[in-house]
Order: sequence, then C-alpha cells, then structure tokens
Amino acid sequence: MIPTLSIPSLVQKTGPLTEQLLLKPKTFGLGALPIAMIPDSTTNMVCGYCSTGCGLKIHIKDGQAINLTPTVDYPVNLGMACPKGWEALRVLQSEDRATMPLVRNRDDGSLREAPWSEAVKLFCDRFKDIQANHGNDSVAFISTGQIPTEEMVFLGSLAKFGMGMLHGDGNTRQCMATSVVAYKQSFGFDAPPFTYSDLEQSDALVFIGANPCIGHPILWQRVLRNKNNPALIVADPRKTETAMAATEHLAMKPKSDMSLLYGLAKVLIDLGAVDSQFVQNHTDGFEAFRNHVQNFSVLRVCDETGISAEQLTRVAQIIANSKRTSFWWTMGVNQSYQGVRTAQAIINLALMTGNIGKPGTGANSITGQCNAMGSRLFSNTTNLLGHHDFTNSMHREKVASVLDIPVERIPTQNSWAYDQIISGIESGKIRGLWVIATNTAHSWIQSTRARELLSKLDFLVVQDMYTTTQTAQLADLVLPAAGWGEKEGTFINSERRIGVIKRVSKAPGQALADFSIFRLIADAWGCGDLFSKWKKAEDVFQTMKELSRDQPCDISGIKDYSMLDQHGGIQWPWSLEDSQRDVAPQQERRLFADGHFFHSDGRAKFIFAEPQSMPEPVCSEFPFVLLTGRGSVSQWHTETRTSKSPVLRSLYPAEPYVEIHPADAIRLTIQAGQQVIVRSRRGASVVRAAVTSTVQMGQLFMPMHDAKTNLLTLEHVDPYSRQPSYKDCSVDIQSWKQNG
Ligand SMILES: Nc1nc2c(c(=O)[nH]1)N[C@H]1C(S)=C(S)[C@@H](COP(=O)(O)OP(=O)(O)OC[C@H]3O[C@@H](n4cnc5c(=O)[nH]c(N)nc54)[C@H](O)[C@@H]3O)O[C@H]1N2
Ligand SMILES: Nc1nc2c(c(=O)[nH]1)N[C@H]1C(S)=C(S)[C@@H](COP(=O)(O)OP(=O)(O)OC[C@H]3O[C@@H](n4cnc5c(=O)[nH]c(N)nc54)[C@H](O)[C@@H]3O)O[C@H]1N2
Ligand code: SF4
Ligand SMILES: [Mo]
Repeated sequence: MIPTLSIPSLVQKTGPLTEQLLLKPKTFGLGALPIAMIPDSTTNMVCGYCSTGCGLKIHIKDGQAINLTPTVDYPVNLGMACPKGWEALRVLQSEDRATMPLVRNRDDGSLREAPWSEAVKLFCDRFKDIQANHGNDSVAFISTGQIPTEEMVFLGSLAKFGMGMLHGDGNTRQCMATSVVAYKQSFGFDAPPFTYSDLEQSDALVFIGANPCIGHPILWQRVLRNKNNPALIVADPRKTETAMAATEHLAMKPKSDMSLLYGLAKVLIDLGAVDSQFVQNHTDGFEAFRNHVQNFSVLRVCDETGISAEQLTRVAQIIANSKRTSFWWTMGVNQSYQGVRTAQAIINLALMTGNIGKPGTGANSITGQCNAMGSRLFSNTTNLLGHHDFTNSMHREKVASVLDIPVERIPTQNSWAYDQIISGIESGKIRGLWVIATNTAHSWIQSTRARELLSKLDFLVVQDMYTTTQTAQLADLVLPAAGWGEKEGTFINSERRIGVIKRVSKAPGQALADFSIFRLIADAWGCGDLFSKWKKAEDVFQTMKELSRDQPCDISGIKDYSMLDQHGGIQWPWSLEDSQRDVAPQQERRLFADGHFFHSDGRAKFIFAEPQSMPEPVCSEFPFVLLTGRGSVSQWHTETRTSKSPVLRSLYPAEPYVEIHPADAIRLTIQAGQQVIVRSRRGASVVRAAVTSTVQMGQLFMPMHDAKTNLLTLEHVDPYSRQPSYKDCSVDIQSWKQNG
C-alpha cells in the first residue's frame, strides 16, 4: 500500500525546511490548482512515454484521475493510443514507488527513510564538500528526455549557474545525439523538418534502422492511413514487424548503411533523378558528393551490404519515380560508431532528390522519449539554454540577461558527454553524480563497467519515481520524484509540437515534482534567489519563450499553456511576429518550405565520409553479431514503469530471450525455449532461445529491456556525437545446462 499523506501531515512529518515551502505552495510549484479542487470532469494532456506525443483525455472524479481515453481531436493520434498510453495511470500505483527520501547507512549499507530537510542538507553538504576538495567540476549530473522542459531548464540552470557544475549530460546522448549533430552540420540547426501528416502524404516511405510498428505504433497507424498506396522500403538487418509489411525489405548486413545509401545515391544519379534546380539553389557540396559516390559501384555495394544488384536498382527506381519520398530513421542509424555520417547519407538523398520542405517528403529523424526534443533545446547540457553555445560570449550575455543572472555564472566551456563523465569517474575527476530520471546502471552501454564506476563515486544521488531501479540500488541518497500525471509542464514531440502535461493525480507519500525538488535544493544550496521568478512550471515556460527569441526554435508567440491546449499543441517555430501576422498557428507545419536552411549562406550541406568497419568484428570465439533494441509495444526501456501494469506484463514475454536463426539453432543443437548462454568479452547472460528467421544467420537479437543485454555490449561511440553504438558487438551462444 502506498501511504497517501495530506499536506498538513506532510508538514508535520518533514520539519521546517519543507514546511516553510509547503506553506507557500506557489513558490513550491505544487501546481496552480490544488488537486482536490479540480472538478469532476475531463482534461487533455500528452502521453509521457514515447516521442509520438499522443493526446490523452483524463477522466477525473473527486479530484483524482480515474481513467483515460485517447483524445479524438488531437492532431497527433486522432483518437488512437498504444497499450502503454492506455495503462499510463496504472503504473503510478506501485509498492516500490519512492515515497520518502532514502539515505544509505554507512555502517551496514542499508537504505533508511529520512525527512526532506535531512535529505536536502545531506545533498548540499556532501556535494559542497566534494567541490571544495576537488573543484566545482568534480560533481556532475546526468539527466533525461522524460521530464517536462521547464524542469530541464530549472535543473540545467541550478546545476551549472547555481551550483557551479561544468559537466552535465542527458540520456538523450544514448538516443538522439547523432541526429542533433547530423542536422546541425547539414542544416545549420537541430531541426527535424517534418510534420506527422507527411506519413500520410508520401508516395514512398523509406525507414532506415527504424521499427515503428514497435517503437512508434501510432505513427505506424498514420502510415496505414496513407491513401496513396505508398511503397514502403525498410532497411534493417532484421525482418521486423515493420519489415514484414514492407514493399522492399533491404535486409542488409549490420552497419553497412553508408555503403547502401551511397550506392543508392549513385544509382539515382545514373537514373537522372537529381533535382538539379534545388541542388543548385539551396545546397552546397553536391559536386564533391557526386564524385565520392562514384566509388560505390553496384558490385562494391552488393558485396558490402549483402543486398542484390536487382533489389538495389529496384529501390532506386521506386525513389526516382515517386513524386514525394520521405526518409525516416531512428536507432539503427543513430546508435552507431558512424551514426552522424550515416544520418547525413540519408539527408543527402533527400537533398539531392529535392525531397524536403514539401508535403510527404523530408529527411526525418523520429525521436525516442516523450521530451527528448525538449532536452535537445533546453537541458543546458551540450548546448546553452535555447540551443545556444556556451563558447559564444554573445549567447552567454543573452542568456544571462533573460535569466537576470551575472554572466560570470555561465560556463565558457562545453560539458563532457555522458561517456566522458563515466570515464571521468574512472580517472578520479568526477566524484559526485546526480542522476535524474534515467537508469544508468541498466541502460548505459557495457553496464558492468558503468556499475563498477557508479559504485566508486564518493556520493551518488538518484532522483526517481521508484526505489528499485538498478541505479537507485547503488545510490547514497534517493530523492522521491512525482511522475507524469502528478505534475505540470510541457513536452516537445518528434514533429516539434509542444504539448502540455497536468497534475491529475497525487504523488504518493512525500514524493515531489522534480521542479519542487530543484526548488528545495536551490534554496538550501543558497542560490535560490537566482531563480526566484520561477514559482511554478509556467513561469519557466515564459523564460523559455525569451530564451528561444530569434532562434530557429522561436516560440515567443505562444502565449501560455492554455493557448497550447486550445490549439492541440503548437509546433515550433511560433514567434511573436508569426502570432501578429496570423490568426492562429496551422496545426501541421514543416520546415524549409522556402528552401532556406539555417547556415549563414542559407544552404544545406552535403557531408560524407568513407565507411568504417566494425570495431569488434566477429571471430571464431565470438562468431555472432549481437543486435539490440525494442522488444514489444508494451515494454518501455528498463521497465521501471511498464512492468507495474499487469495488462502490459501480460502482453510481453515473461522471460528475457535472444532471437537466433533456425539454421544456427540446428547447428548448435539449440531448441526453441531452452536456456542458452550468450557471452561477449564483457560478460555472460543466461536467457531463453527464441528460434526465428526474423534474424539472419550469424546474427542474434536481444531486447534492451532486460539488464542482461547491456552486460554484453561494448562501449564505443560515434566520434562526432559521442552516441554509444549499441547494436554491433560480437558474441557467442551455447546451450546452457545449469549443472553442465
Ligand atoms: N514500445 C517501446 N517503444 C519505444 C521505446 C521503448 O522502449 N518501447 N523507446 C523509445 C525510444 S527512447 C526510442 S529511441 C525509440 C527507438 O525506436 P527504434 O529505433 O525503432 O527501435 P530499436 O529497436 O532500438 O532499433 C530499430 C532497428 O534498428 C535495427 N538495426 C540494428 N542495427 C542496424 C544497422 O546497422 N542498420 C540498420 N539500418 N538497422 C539496424 C534493429 O534491428 C531494430 O529493428 O523507440 C521509442 N519507443
Ligand atoms: N542495449 C541497448 N541499450 C539501450 C538502447 C538500445 O537500443 N539497446 N537504447 C538506449 C536509448 S535510445 C535510451 S533513450 C535509453 C533509455 O534508458 P533509461 O533512461 O535508463 O530508461 P528508462 O527506463 O526510461 O529510465 C527512466 C527512469 O526515469 C524514471 N522516471 C520516469 N519519470 C520520471 C520523472 O518524472 N521524474 C523522475 N525523477 N524520474 C522519472 C523511471 O522510473 C526510470 O527509472 O536506453 C538506451 N539503452
Ligand atoms: S504511441 Fe507513444 S505517445 Fe502514443 S500512447 Fe503509445 S507510448 Fe504514448
Ligand atoms: Mo531513446
């Protein structure tokens, strides 16, 4: 049972610090309207899992959410939702919800409950002590794409401008960093150009390293609504649910995407499918690109990818003959040691064929988490707030003036990336770490190493909804957080649409909105005054508008949350000038309709490179390539949330498994359903064998949802984005007999 405490009893139990804040609920950001005052009714908000950003109608009785249904007139999902969305309220009720701060006892290593006042004091004392002894940059934070943007702004500002940290990164490094860098280099800004109706307007859709049937099921529904009988081309080594529905499944060798895409570009050039006018007027570097792809003869491409010459030509012809082709990619591209150049090979195809800025076109990276897009612009990690640059003095001046803080508080250097922070623990540079809404010990690549290093820290703080996450288990201090549905703010979805979330349910026990935790810490640290104008999430939203001013992501024309509600979310950009020109924002807007890109010369760039081979190729000892990814629609990442719903649990396999091709299984005398041991140079995992021809011979697939998967993966990253390459280590597989 989760104890539900009324606010007066919370005051009694928590002592003066919390009491002081609770007596001033407005400064505390508990929400504009106390929950008990929300009348029996329905209210709309967006889902808190994936970046599709479906609208959900929440049904409220006696001030508490009791049910939900997908919102029919929301432009994203049009009345549909996947099982995770339908079950979103259920997972808030769970015995392992963090309801009180937990402090690690030094003597026996156990965790004990502590009042907020003690927890916050400990947080400040320990981190200040570490900073005093080892420098401000010896404490870092790892954040997330799963909290509202307003909370990201507060966290990033508090950590860097208030507490003096230099290093902080997010789990979006594991996910979207490649797209960010690819777009920035090619277009001049991190600007996914599409709108979801493009899925319905293409004549040909090309999915590269993406399995939307599982990862973005409602976007897949939008594809199915396409009335043009579109060609569906899917490039994935696995015969995924999406590939099974494809007109052409390019079942290529893992990590051979660059050869494939350059080969396609060459055939398209040979077919005369280049939009010369677009290339000439709006791009830069095509000649060099054309010379580069001359090296990718059909023979070479077939050899490197395993794709037949006939299929390569057929696919090029489909693209050449289609009036509107859209290109979509996700983790099969981003999570690669050459992810940035692979993403740019996709962008190049869209540019050279003029498939951008028009309905049904685009070089479109689909985001992962509900607010990864918010994190890309506003987390104050890799980029200074509002996608500015820490190393640019004009940008620092602008941000300092919007926040009304001394400019000297803004670091003049960039942060380390996630992998560098983890390595920084090994070298002794990072000694304190604050982890917010991510489960590093499970999801980080080569997790055995990550866990060892997390355990070496002088002080680890984990701020999460649940006490049982693999990372919380290692923490010295656990801060109990409210989750989606228990707090307010906005998320930005894959098509740049800003949507609102609301407080429709009480957080259990003394769990607090992350916003409120940041407020408590800011005050206790002694830097609360810097952020005194942020009394609730919507105050931060007003700051975000100013931060975005004159950036490509300008949202200064969005008045407030109620305007977002009223319009079914609003896509960026929507500037003050836009709002003065037009009556209302159109519901579907795409970028680059005028062919103008964000580089100073207005042109998009063709960027390319020579493909590299896998750093850990298969060998006689480890003869299989291990692919990893999403397993089912009902599982979310490390399963802290989805495993709490009996409905979702009943929809996915009870035990972790590895997919193996029938021919390999016969050769190794592995029976379907038996236990097998999968070994890599890092570790070994015992799982069930799923014998299936969805994987090719010599390849295995394990879903990322069980912690056993990342025990095997190899830490290596893209050199430009530093995104981990999760889908290409070499392993061995054998029957497992417990006593044998
Ligand atoms: N149900 C569910 N939905 C989710 C999530 C979840 O956990 N559960 N997570 C969300 C998040 S954060 C993200 S980032 C997205 C991820 O969404 P996706 O990227 O669609 O999911 P993945 O399964 O990680 O990877 C996609 C495909 O890449 C393929 N692949 C592997 N190696 C290569 C390669 O070298 N080349 C190519 N072309 N393909 C390759 C894999 O076989 C896999 O089918 O899903 C989001 N949606
Ligand atoms: N092998 C392999 N590994 C992968 C991947 C892969 O394809 N293969 N994919 C990678 C990708 S794309 C991603 S995005 C990562 C995801 O990896 P993680 O971010 O580690 O995964 P989650 O399980 O979503 O963790 C989110 C945590 O935040 C908590 N939480 C949820 N809401 C809130 C909130 O409002 N406040 C607070 N404080 N906490 C909250 C949840 O309980 C959970 O513990 O995994 C990566 N790891
Ligand atoms: S598709 Fe994504 S946003 Fe829509 S209901 Fe499912 S998890 Fe939520
Ligand atoms: Mo992700």
